[in-house]
Amino acid sequence: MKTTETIAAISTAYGNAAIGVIRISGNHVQSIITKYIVGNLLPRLATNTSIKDNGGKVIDSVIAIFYENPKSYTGEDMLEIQSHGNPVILNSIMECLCGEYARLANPGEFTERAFLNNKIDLIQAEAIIDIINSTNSNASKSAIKSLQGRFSEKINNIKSMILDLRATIEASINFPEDEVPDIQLNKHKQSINVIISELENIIKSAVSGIAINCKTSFAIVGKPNVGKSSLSNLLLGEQGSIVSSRPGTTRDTIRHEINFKKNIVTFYDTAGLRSPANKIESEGINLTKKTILKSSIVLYMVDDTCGFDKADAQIITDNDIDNYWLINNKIDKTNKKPSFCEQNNIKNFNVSVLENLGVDLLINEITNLNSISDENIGTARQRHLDLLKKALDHLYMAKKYNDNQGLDIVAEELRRAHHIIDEILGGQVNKELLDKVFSDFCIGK
Ligand SMILES: Nc1nc2c(ncn2[C@@H]2O[C@H](COP(=O)(O)OP(=O)(O)OP(=O)(O)O)[C@@H](O)[C@H]2O)c(=O)[nH]1
Ligand SMILES: [Mg+2]
Repeated sequence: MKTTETIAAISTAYGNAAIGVIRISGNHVQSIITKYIVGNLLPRLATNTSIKDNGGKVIDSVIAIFYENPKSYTGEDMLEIQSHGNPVILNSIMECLCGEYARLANPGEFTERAFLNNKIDLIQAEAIIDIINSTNSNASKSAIKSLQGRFSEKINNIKSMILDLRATIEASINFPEDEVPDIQLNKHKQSINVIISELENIIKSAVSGIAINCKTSFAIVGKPNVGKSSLSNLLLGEQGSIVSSRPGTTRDTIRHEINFKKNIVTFYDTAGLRSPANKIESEGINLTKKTILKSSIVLYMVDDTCGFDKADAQIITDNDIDNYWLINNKIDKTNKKPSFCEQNNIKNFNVSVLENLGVDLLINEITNLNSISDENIGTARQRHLDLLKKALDHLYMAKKYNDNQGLDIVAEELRRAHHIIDEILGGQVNKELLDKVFSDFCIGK
C-alpha cells in the first residue's frame, strides 16, 4: 500500500539537548525542502544549512539530510532535520511543516510505512520497538538480531520448506494413481519430521526470546524484621526504606529501579507478612499481596536464626507463591558461610545483609537471568509463539494423515500452517493487528 500523506514528527525525546531531530516522510518532502530549507540538498548528503519559517526568517541553523525514495527508512522521500535541541525551536519548525504540507505523524507511523513498503517485515518492526524499550543490554542485543533478520530468516526457511512440500503433495493429489506408493509417503513423512523439529527449535528460541524481553521484577517478601528493607537499601546503594529493629516498620510497598550491569530490574520492598497489629499494617499487608501477584520472582527472606518454619510455608501457600528464591539472612548470627545452591528448582542463598556477605551471589544470579545463548535468534513476542504453536499443531495433523494416506487433508493442514507462518512475518495481517503493534511505538519512530 503506497501512502501519499506527508507526516512529520520530532523524533528525539522532549527536553533541552544538544540536538533535536525532526523527520518528515511522504510526497511533499521536496516541496518542504524548497520552501523551508535554504539552498539545495543532494540525496543522502548531510548539509549544513538553515531552516526558514513561513515568512522567510531563519528559525535555526540545521543539518538537513534528504533521502530519496525508495532508499529511505520508510521507502518514501524523507527529510531529516537536526536542529538545536530546544523544544521552542523544534516546535516552531513543526508548526511550519504541519501547515500546508504535512501532518503530525501517529505513533510508529514511520515504521508502519517501512513495513507497508516492504522495507522490513513485521518481526523486524516489532524488533525496533524492542530495541527502543529494552531494559537490559542482552534484550537490546537480541532485538538487534531480530532487526537484522535472524529470526525472520528462520521463519522464511520454514515457510519455504512447507511450500515445497505442499507443491509435491498437491501435485500427487492432482495426478492420482491408485494408491500413493509407500516410498513417497515415507519421503513426505521425513520432510514433515524435519519441519516439525525445526519448528520445535524455533519455539524454544521464541520462549527464551520472550523471557529476555521481559523486565524482571522482584518482590522482597517475608515475615517482619527479617531484613527485607536492609536488603532493598543495600541493592539500591542508599537508604530508600527505613530499617529498624521494630517488627512491622515497612508499611507501604516501595519500588526501586536498579541497574545491575546494564540490566534494569524492578525491586519492591514490602511490609512483613503476619497477623496485622492494626488497620494500617493490614493495609500494608494487602499491598504486599498485590505486589506478589505482579512481580516475576519473589525473594522470600527468612531470619536464619529461626530458619524457614511452618508460618513461612503457610505464607508461601496462602499467597500462591510458586516462583521464589529463598534468602536466609543474618548468617552473621548463625556463623554460616555465605553460599548459593539450587534445591528442588529453588535458588537458596545464605547471606548477611548487615555485613554484606553473600549478597554478591544474589546479584550474580540476578544479572545472569537474562543471559543469551549463541543460539539466540532474537527477541520474540507472545504473538509469534502462539502462531508457531498453531502451525506446529497443523504439522502434527499433517503427519498423522500422511500415515493414513489422507493426502488431501495433509495438503490442507500444510496450507493452514503455511498461512500461519506467513502471518508471523506480517503477510495477510489485518488492520487491527497492525494498529496494536504500532501503537506501542513512540511518535517519530
Ligand atoms: N544481625 C543482622 N541483623 C540484620 C541483618 N539484616 C538486617 N538486620 C537487622 O534486622 C532488623 C530489621 O531489619 P529491616 O531491614 O528493617 O527488616 P524488615 O524485614 O524490612 O522489617 P519490616 O519492615 O518490619 O517487615 C534491623 O535491626 C536490621 O539492622 C543481618 O544480616 N544481620
Ligand atoms: Mg522493612
